[in-house]
Amino acid sequence: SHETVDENGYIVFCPCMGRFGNQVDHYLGALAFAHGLNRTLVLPPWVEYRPGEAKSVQIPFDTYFKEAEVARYHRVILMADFMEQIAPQIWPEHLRTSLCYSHRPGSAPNSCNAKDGNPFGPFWDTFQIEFASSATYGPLHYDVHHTDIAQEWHQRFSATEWPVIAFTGAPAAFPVQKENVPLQKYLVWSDQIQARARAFINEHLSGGPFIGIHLRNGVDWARACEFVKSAPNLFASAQCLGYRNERGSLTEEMCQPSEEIIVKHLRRLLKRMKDVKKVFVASDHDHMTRTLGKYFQKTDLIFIKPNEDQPHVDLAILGRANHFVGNCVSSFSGFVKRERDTHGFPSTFWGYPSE
Ligand code: GFB
Repeated sequence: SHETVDENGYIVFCPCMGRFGNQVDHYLGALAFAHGLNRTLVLPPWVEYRPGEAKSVQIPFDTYFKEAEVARYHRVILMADFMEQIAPQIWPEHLRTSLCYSHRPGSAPNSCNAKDGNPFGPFWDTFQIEFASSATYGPLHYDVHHTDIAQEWHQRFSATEWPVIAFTGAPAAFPVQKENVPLQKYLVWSDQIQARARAFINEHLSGGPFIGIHLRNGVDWARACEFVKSAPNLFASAQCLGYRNERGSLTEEMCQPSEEIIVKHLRRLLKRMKDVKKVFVASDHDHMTRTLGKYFQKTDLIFIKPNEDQPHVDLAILGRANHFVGNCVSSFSGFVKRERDTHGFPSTFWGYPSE
């Protein structure tokens, strides 16, 4: 194919950290970075983990989101299209260099070892990419908002010498940099996800306003919450506490809300939202629908959980609720909060402000 090549070059990266919520944070940063450097962003697939499988699976970007909406912000191309149409023209195998901030320990000395371990190896293998060499870019960083760092990137990696810069991980901060939060509006669910969310709402949540809640309570989460005491800004907590903890400090209850906290929070909401008869519960582990139902026995409120484990459909449903209650520490909740903010829809968080 003779797809036109962007003379300003391309950015390729692996969303190799965390699961969906973490990856979205990185994605938003990578978008801003590509915009700042004026290179086309190659949209990598999402990295997913299947129970019992040793290797990550890669899901095309557009399974979940519309490429055309992202393109309204900046030039992008799906990774499969890039590999098929552009790479043969400008990225021959002997010029495939992986970039890392500093060398990573692994099978080769002085190397990014970009394919060492999971998900790294399986990610690049999805497109049969082998790296011929490595290069480090430290101390360059990704904050294109406050500095002239883009200039420094151009000097060190000019588009003529480096038509493609391929990052071992994401060229972005976690949690998402404050300035990049509004980029969420360019992530619009694919028709497929929207249709599933709409179908579920029509079948189970229609006939009045509904509240959507996220209960993040699997065993991995309990372990993560042990860091609350030592980390005042754990994971996504800036979304409610502010990036400098200007709106408070993190508590155990915000990370792992007790039954009492959850019930109190809902009771308070229901006082204001008298027409609400349904609460949609999304969770990675325990939806607590029966437990919560007991507290509201005397009312006609019902708790509804999804029939299948479909995180993206859960997110799309939570995005459309009349009110959302999320977990401040979770980047999965963070996705919903950002999306709702772009529409001006209200959200609150468990245990915050302290109750
Ligand atoms: O999205 P995520 O990065 O958010 O990872 P956190 C949590 C994953 O758990 C999601 C599943 O991508 C889903 O696969 N999950 C969580 C859910 N909540 C729900 C839900 O309501 N419905 C469904 N169907 N699935 C970070 C992780 O999680 O937590 C890190 O990315 C690490 O790897 C850390 O484990 C402790 O920010 O909540």
